[in-house]
Amino acid sequence: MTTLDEKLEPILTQVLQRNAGEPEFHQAVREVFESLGRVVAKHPDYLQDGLFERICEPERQIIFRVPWTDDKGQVHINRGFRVQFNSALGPYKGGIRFHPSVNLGIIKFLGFEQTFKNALTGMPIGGGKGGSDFNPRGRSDGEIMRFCQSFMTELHRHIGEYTDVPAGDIGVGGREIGYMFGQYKRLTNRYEAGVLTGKGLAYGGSRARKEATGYGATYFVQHMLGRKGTSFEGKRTVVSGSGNVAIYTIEKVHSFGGKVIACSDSSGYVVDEAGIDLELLKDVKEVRRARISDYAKARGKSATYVEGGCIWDVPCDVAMPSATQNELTGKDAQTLVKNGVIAVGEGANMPSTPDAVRVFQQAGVSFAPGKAANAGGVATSALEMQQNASRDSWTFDETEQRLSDIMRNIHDACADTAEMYGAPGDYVLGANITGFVRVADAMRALGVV
Ligand code: NDP
Ligand code: 2IT
Repeated sequence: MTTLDEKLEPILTQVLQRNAGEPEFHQAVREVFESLGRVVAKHPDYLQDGLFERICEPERQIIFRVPWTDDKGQVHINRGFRVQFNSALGPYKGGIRFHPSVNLGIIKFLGFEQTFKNALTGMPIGGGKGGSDFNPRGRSDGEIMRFCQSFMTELHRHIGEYTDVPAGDIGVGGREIGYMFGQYKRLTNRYEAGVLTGKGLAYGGSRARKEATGYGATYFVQHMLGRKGTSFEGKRTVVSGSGNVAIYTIEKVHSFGGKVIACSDSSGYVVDEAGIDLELLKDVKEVRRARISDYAKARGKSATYVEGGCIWDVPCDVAMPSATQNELTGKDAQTLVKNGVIAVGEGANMPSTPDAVRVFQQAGVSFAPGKAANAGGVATSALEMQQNASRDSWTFDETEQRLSDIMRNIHDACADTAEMYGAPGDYVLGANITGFVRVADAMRALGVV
């Protein structure tokens, strides 16, 4: 168990006070600070020049009005955000989330996490995040397009291939990126492919970007299982969510010989003892944009749908939370441990509560934090930027090979750092220290900025 270093405590207290009412941001900062006591003990110079205070303060925060008109002619007003957190390592980089729960604190927690995640990839990208409290559920294509256009009408002034490069996140996939890219191009009169990632293959997207987060998380867990002398072969796996990250996690787990027996959406979960039928899941979620209950209906006998239930009640060997923050509590973690879980890999950002992480670590469960395990998505976004900059386009296999190498490097860096700091097997500590040191060293080299 890690506790807060006494020199970091007053800095954290100040961060919490200055950012009142933002519990997710507090949680993310506290978790990183709890890992950094060992760094400060070894290298007290990191405490100089307000480095910790600066690293917790976004470089820029933009909040804007997003007016749009629905199909009936009624006007709606949403709030748009872009938090440009840290550009020491490269242009701000991070997704855009459309979900009714979005507020400034959530975007700040995501931007903070993104900064260290992006550093872990080893690629030249800073950290940022954006979004809106817009709820895309049940909206027509035309409404989605008009919302995206209005959102980009303000956002375009703040982004650019050398400034800030957004991508997708919850509620934002290829369709939304297309509408936003179209509006950016129209407003700027520039075909600046590198301004957004997650684009369609027809207009500058990268092969394997859509698959990258889920595939990458699965590669990470595969390496973690490898260190335990085992693999996915025959492992019962539960993946929460049924969106972009979940779908391609399921695809990769199956290709590694594991069996995903449950997935979910915000209404409930489905258990399919025959293994999730991926073609059906893609049809339900990617094509029809329907509910997970429709999967169960279409699948027939092997699948059971549980409305409103908790997916972590389903016994499994491997758990991969891939929906949203704080979806897996301490109590859920206890249930998973009791049912014999051996590894947990976070596809989502901060899906496990601090209590849950403690339960896993104390029980000796291998635990991969989101900022390491789900970094394959943003890493492949950086590969998309490389392809755009060189006006090139790589094959799927070549791109996936690079993704796979990056995930192995991230895994090894986290594992080696944890060992070096006297906490072998602690991937949380390893990820936080590795990410922090890379960002902090670049910031120090750039002066007091
Ligand atoms: P999608 O919008 O494609 O899917 C999200 C899934 O999670 C849906 O099944 C959704 O259910 C469920 N979900 C969302 N919010 C909630 C909630 N409040 N409670 C319960 N279920 C919820 O998003 P992604 O798959 O892209 O993102 C999933 C997670 O992965 C997020 O934490 C995101 O930040 C993270 N991530 C995404 C990356 C990417 O490349 N897309 C990269 C790295 C991390 P419903 O449809 O009912 O809302
Ligand atoms: O959380 C994340 O890493 C993402 N949503 C992907 C960000 C990106 O720029 O590809």
